[in-house]
Amino acid sequence: MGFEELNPKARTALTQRYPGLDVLVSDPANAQTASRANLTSHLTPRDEHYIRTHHRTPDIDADEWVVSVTGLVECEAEIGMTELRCDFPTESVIHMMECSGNSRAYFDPEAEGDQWGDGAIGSAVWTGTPVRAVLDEYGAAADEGLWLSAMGGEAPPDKDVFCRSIPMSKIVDDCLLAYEMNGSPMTREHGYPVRLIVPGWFGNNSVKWVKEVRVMEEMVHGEEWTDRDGQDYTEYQQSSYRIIPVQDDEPTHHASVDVFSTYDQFTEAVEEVRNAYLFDQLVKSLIIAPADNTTLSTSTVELAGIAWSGEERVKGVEISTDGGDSWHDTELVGPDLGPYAPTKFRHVWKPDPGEHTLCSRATDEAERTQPATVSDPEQELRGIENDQYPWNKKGYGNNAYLPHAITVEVDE
Ligand SMILES: Nc1nc2c(c(=O)[nH]1)N[C@H]1C(S)=C(S)[C@@H](COP(=O)(O)O)O[C@H]1N2
Ligand SMILES: [Mo]
Repeated sequence: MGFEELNPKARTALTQRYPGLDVLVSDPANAQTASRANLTSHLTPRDEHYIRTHHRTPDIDADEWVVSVTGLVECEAEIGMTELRCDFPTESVIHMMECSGNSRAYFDPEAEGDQWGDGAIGSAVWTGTPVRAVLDEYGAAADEGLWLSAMGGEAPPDKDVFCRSIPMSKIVDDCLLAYEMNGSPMTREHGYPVRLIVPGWFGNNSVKWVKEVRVMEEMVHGEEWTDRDGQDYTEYQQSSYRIIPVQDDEPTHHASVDVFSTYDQFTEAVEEVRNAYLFDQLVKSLIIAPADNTTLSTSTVELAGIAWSGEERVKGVEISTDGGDSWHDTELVGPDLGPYAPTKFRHVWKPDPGEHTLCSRATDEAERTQPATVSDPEQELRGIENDQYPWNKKGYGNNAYLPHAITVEVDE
């Protein structure tokens, strides 16, 4: 189910506002970074960070906006934006955010949804109030096993509310109610005036335009949440953002799961969960230089790129100049900007003349490595197996390295 272009004028407006993005659909706003070169730095310029939205972007007056704190709290509360900024501590985190639909265009056969290339990623310094401080203030229960459901305020009354339930252990660890991006106010498209940031987790967890955070014993599921004042709050938690092999229909909605790592759900918890939830990101990398389809005429070439992951840091990146037959270690360079920032790598290459397929393969601290290819649907995989990423109906999570390879020609 792709989006239809509802409003052609919106495309022009979005393109003019964000010249560094390629617009897939403009209304609602969906755009990816126009070139891998935009990702050269540890931070992506604010206006080159991808945009992914399900409903029309709301035009919110920050002076009027309140975030409701509800559920298992001593007293329910409403927080205005000034209060959120001034009455609580401020923290920042650098987070390389990837949309779970990034690299969907490399699925064969084509998966459902907008055909994102590899530009639905971006790294930013997000600044805001730690959710932990808000929960402390209102006497919220914060025990392990609980969930915090964050709800977007933009859905029109006839549409599903964008709502995500996040495990409380992650929330109190490092999640933010963010109001600034790269030291500038957040733009409307990125969630102005306030969004949740779940560092290291796929973008779908970082709810924009937050209107309510609710402390709950379970994730949103069941009748209470499929029809809450006439709106469905479960779609984006329980139906979308699950790994669904070709033979499965609607995935089972769960009240709770104990394994949060997306990768571990692929493997250890398959029996219990069956269709993994897209929670933390999978380790992945991209070659940024040289650019794809270029001709090189030097005898020494610097290969450079970026790598990122989820809850486990990037441990190393290997590079291949022969399409994955042989591999070389690369050097990780640059400052340590925290566990969720991208890592840059480089490798000096003395090429032979001819055509070369260059690919990079990152490994995280838990020794998880990028697989080579995406599987055929007929294999019905539910997780990474035999060096293959599971083809899945909605085209999520593709971190296989061969689809991301580039080709260069080296002159005599
Ligand atoms: N309220 C709300 N929050 C949302 C979304 C949305 O449609 N509505 N999209 C999600 C998805 S799928 C992604 S990948 C990220 C994208 O954040 P960005 O547009 O700032 O890049 O926002 C998430 N938060
Ligand atoms: Mo996404």
